[in-house]
Amino acid sequence: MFDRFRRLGQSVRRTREAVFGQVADLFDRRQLDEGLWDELEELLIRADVGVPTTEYIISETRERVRRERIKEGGPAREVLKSVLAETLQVDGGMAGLNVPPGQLTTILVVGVNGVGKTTTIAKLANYFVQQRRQVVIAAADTFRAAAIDQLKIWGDRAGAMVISHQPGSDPGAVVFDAWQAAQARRADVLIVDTAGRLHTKFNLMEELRKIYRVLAKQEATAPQATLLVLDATTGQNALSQAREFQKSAGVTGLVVTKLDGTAKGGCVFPIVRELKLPILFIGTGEQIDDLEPFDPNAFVGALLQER
Ligand SMILES: Nc1nc2c(ncn2[C@@H]2O[C@H](COP(=O)(O)OP(=O)(O)O)[C@@H](O)[C@H]2O)c(=O)[nH]1
Ligand SMILES: [Mg+2]
Repeated sequence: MFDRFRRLGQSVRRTREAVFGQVADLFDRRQLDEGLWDELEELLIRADVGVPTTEYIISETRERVRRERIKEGGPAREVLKSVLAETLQVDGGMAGLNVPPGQLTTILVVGVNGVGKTTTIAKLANYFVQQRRQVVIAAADTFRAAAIDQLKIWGDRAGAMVISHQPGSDPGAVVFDAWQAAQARRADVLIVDTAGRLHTKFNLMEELRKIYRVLAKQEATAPQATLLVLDATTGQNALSQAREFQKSAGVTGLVVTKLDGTAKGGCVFPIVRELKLPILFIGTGEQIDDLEPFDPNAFVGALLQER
């Protein structure tokens, strides 16, 4: 537990050092005057929280501070922490993803090229194998030969079976075979990798729709989850990518990667608030166990950690 907290703290270090540390300090050194709220606004915008969400967070915090007749920095900072954590909460959302044993759960993983889909799939496979789940991976990003090889290596390392075809082959056929293999092995989880770039955005969404059809033909409720992977280093751009995918891909949850490599970790606030989709996991590094179930309170605690 302590170790996980330390790792979370480490992974948001750059975001904390760039901005949120100053947010925490702001409440140490002064009165709750207009200047403090202005400075807070400036800091949150600098942290990639974006204007609408920054305004929401500040007005909500000020309102509660007023209502509770808070006059001191310490308690006001606690109010801010609650507002930040609540902004990251979505009804029905919970940390991680629960996969019951003994029945097949299919997880489709989508997102643009380079955000960390394949790496995240390897991490997820490892995460579920550690929970003694039998995992099959479908290498349905057939667009890039390297993606297939990468997945085979990662799959081996995680202890998951990887089903792949030749580069350039039909992703629907890969998914079909992987489904059959998962059934034959009585697997608990089937994770489907997908291409992040085709010749056009239309082709990409068409291909995803085709994968959905192949899965739905096997089982009406499949896939049980569609995870959109977003790269935190792209900051506010991640939000526009997410809007695109949400329109056509029926996303049920988010994975935010590369938090360790960026000071733009504040982008998670507008992403959750505007998309109303829960973050299930965060990526905190390039190794196979650098994946953490996302806990809003722990995350905000790590951002505003006292130093
Ligand atoms: N630092 C860091 N790098 C990551 C993380 N997740 C993925 N990457 C790196 O991002 C790059 C692209 O990852 P990849 O899984 O191939 O992306 P894909 O194109 O979406 O499948 C690789 O160099 C990964 O090592 C993360 O959480 N932290
Ligand atoms: Mg990939």
